[in-house]
Amino acid sequence: MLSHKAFAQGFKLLASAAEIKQFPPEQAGEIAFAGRSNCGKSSLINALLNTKSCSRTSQSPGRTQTINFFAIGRGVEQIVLVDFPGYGYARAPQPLMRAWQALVMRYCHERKALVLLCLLIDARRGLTTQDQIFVKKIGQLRCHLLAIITKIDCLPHAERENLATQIHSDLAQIAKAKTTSYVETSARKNWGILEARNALIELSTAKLGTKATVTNITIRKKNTVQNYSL
Ligand SMILES: Nc1nc2c(ncn2[C@@H]2O[C@H](COP(=O)(O)OP(=O)(O)OP(=O)(O)O)[C@@H](O)[C@H]2O)c(=O)[nH]1
Ligand SMILES: [Mg+2]
Repeated sequence: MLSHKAFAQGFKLLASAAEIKQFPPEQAGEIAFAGRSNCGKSSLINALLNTKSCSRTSQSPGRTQTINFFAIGRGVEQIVLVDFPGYGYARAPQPLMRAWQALVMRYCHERKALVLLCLLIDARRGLTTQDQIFVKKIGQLRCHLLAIITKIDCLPHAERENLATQIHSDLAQIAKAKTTSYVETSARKNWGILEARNALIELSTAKLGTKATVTNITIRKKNTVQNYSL
């Protein structure tokens, strides 16, 4: 079972996969990070691991071009963090974008090791049409869905609650996950990172459909972690 210790013990890059046959063997549970290009997936993974060097980040969208698998933790605590290429970058070559997204979809639909899917949402944009299309395409999930709002340092405090409420109601319409939770973060300011780790630990081991496990997430700061069932 994943624990806080695992986030502090370094990481090992298992694979950078451009096609399915390059996926590593399914030896441990996997937590995947999806979202628009430039929404902060790689930065958040770095912040979770308290490093700048795990996943490459960039000012320009389209930095992550393969599905990257990072193993953390030892023995039974091992878990794999999976960094997806982003979607919705209009200026990327479309055949390339389509190939990345086909790979991401096959991962989401077929990967049995997937224990938690995190959907990262840039606070400045909210849940975009592309996010909604992505969630609809995924369809029925066999694992929990965690919405992680990123870059909250860019959003005035007064607007945060509205954003979270909006995301909640939009996701409730379309997400076919048994439970959905959200957490607010800023990788740049290190806000909400502890709460995000808590949510990953809770939800990666929570049984589907059991409401109690979801309400177990520690609410450390008002409005930082919220839970709801769909
Ligand atoms: N202000 C602010 N900027 C951030 C934050 N997190 C990431 N960024 C910036 O957003 C840009 C994109 O970050 P990445 O982590 O590369 O985004 P990504 O989702 O991995 O992008 P792709 O790999 O292209 O899909 C970089 O310039 C980061 O410095 C944050 O919490 N606050
Ligand atoms: Mg990236």
